Amino acid sequence: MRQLVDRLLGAGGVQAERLREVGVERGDDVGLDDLPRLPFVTKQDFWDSYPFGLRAAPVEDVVCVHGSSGTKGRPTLVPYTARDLDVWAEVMARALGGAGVTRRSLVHCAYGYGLFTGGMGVHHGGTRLGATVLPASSGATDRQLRLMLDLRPDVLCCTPSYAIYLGEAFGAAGITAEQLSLRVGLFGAEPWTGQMREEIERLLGLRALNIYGLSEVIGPGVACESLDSDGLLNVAEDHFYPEVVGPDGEVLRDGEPGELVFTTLTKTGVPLLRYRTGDVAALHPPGTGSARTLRRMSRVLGRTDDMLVIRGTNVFPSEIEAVVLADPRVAPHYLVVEDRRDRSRPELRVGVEPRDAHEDPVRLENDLATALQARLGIQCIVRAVPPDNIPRSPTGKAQRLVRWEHGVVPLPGLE
Ligand code: DLL
Repeated sequence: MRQLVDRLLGAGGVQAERLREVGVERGDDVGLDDLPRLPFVTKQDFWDSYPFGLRAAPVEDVVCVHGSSGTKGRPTLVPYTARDLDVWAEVMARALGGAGVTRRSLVHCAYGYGLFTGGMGVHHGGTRLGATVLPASSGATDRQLRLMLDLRPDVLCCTPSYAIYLGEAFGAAGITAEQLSLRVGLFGAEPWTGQMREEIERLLGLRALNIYGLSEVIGPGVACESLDSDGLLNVAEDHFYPEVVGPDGEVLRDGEPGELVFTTLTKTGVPLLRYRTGDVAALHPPGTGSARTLRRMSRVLGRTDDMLVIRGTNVFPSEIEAVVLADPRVAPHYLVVEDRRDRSRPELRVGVEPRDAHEDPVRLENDLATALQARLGIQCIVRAVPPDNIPRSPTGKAQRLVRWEHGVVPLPGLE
């Protein structure tokens, strides 16, 4: 931490300025206990200093750039040094190892390779571990199925929505989970719930684990479930020191959900002191009696910024998902439309797809509306649309939430 503070002060820029404002002139001035009084850094700071203003290493030390395309503004770009790639490979190898991946494993990596960190992150970790990585990347589903049948990978890495997409494609081709060779999968990069986990495990016949990360911090591998972590994600806290804070930036206790904040202790390209992720989760101590000594985090419960306020009630889209996908009549595809055409009376509209085309749509709609009312405390408009009408995500992250402010309805049938 002291070295990190020295690196930031030496580099100048917004993080150094803010440290000086609170009287920190050198690393020796602080310890981990001082963190709560040190300044935050946010995604806005990445945008304000676009493209590389937060870089702290000399340009000759930068070896690659990753980032996210970003829906709400400019892309977020992150330069990495060779040392950063080393840290990334280490935490990803650790994540894969915790999932039972070995040097004999074949890892089918169907995360996108590119600016997005998913593909390259798994790749670095898999090769560090000594497994064989197949860089399938995302898309071209027919080729993915062919490769999986011919090469018989034991490990699959992709987004959870793409895992479902692949599973359904296998089903449509008459191939059952028993015919596949998969044992375990690391799925992340987007929110998913227990219901989706069950669906993926059923469709693909594997153990589905949750992997979390963000490009600003390193990419995938910031935290990951292991076979023995009880549904919590082991945080690589020797590299990414976690805190959870409330709306006013106050540090919350273990178990209390709030905004995740990371301090990158070892990063050199873009080192971050107290980066506010916007992701809502809770921290937990290491498991009792476990050989693992790292703190753990819950799955991501929502975002501080996609929290919807519907007629005064705060709603996280993940809560809607939990209700909708708990109903066995519903296929794992849905779309939440935040209808703000009448600003004074926003409505939540939820489009679902029945698994069975003969399902009584009115009964399904009414049952789901009742269940959503019980869980969220607000009335939602639920519409069952015919199978295959909800947009699938053949690559990348599923879009499950759209805002409707004017113009035509985002999903026909949802009026
Ligand atoms: O999504 C890194 C990643 C790649 C993680 C592959 C896991 C697997 P970004 O594109 O920068 O990086 O997006 C980061 O995605 O702040 C979360 O909001 C969300 N996210 C990532 N993993 C999870 C997860 C990659 N397991 C943003 N559950 C983060 C829920 C997730 N949300």
